[in-house]
Amino acid sequence: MATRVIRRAVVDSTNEEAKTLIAEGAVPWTVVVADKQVAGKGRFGRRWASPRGGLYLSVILQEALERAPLLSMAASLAVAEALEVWDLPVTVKWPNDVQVGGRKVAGILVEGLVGEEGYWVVVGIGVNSDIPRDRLPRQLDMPATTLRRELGGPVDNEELLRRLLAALRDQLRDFRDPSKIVQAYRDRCTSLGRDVVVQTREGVLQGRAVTIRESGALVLRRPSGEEVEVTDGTVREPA
Ligand code: BT5
Repeated sequence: MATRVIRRAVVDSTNEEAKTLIAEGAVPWTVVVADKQVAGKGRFGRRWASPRGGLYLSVILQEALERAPLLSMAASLAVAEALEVWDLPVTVKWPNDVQVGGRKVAGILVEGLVGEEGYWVVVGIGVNSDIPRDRLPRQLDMPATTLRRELGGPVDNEELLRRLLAALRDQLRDFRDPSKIVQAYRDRCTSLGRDVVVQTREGVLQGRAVTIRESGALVLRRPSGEEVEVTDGTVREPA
């Protein structure tokens, strides 16, 4: 399927725009891009600061929601690849962050919905690209950065979008066999091999991050030696 890019100036959230487009009959690989979001969404009802200059997009795909964690990994890898031209220290942090020098530069939010023609997912990607660092909120619960700050100059969002979509298509080429995506993700992931605290919907878990399963779950080895699988959460350094 060809990629079709739909442009918007200001939206609440490109993920919400994408859901409207699905209801209106959009086909897979329709992509909606906005200059600015006024109600950009993170996970667990959190906000995504989306000032002008950032890259905000949602890619519509026809996939089952069980594949959301894999899509999130594939999208993180695609962002990381798209940033490779700049030779920055790019890593991924489970399950949905892309970081430069340990600071969050992009986040992914995959949402699913059931339409008349089956399962749809919206892969939302926000990149702090051409944003001066002082345009991001001061109070974020994780260290953050922008490409403009890291590079010390302007960033061409059109070029970045083109590279990002090409890298995403590339990642999803072998989507039936997730092993390649998961291995590439493990290789880039800073969370593995470290003692972490994971905040989940059910509470806080502490342990050594051992591996990431093909389902996308993070395996934590608890101090007792017991291993537990975490499907979604926020990884933090232990206090
Ligand atoms: C995410 O959530 O990282 C998912 C972000 C997805 C944004 C894209 S933009 C296009 C599409 N349309 C949408 O409405 N959303 C998607 P999470 O892991 O929950 O991280 C959210 C947390 O990151 C917040 O609670 C803040 O602490 C922090 N944060 C908010 N805005 C940020 C920013 N611009 N850069 C870095 N950190 C940020």
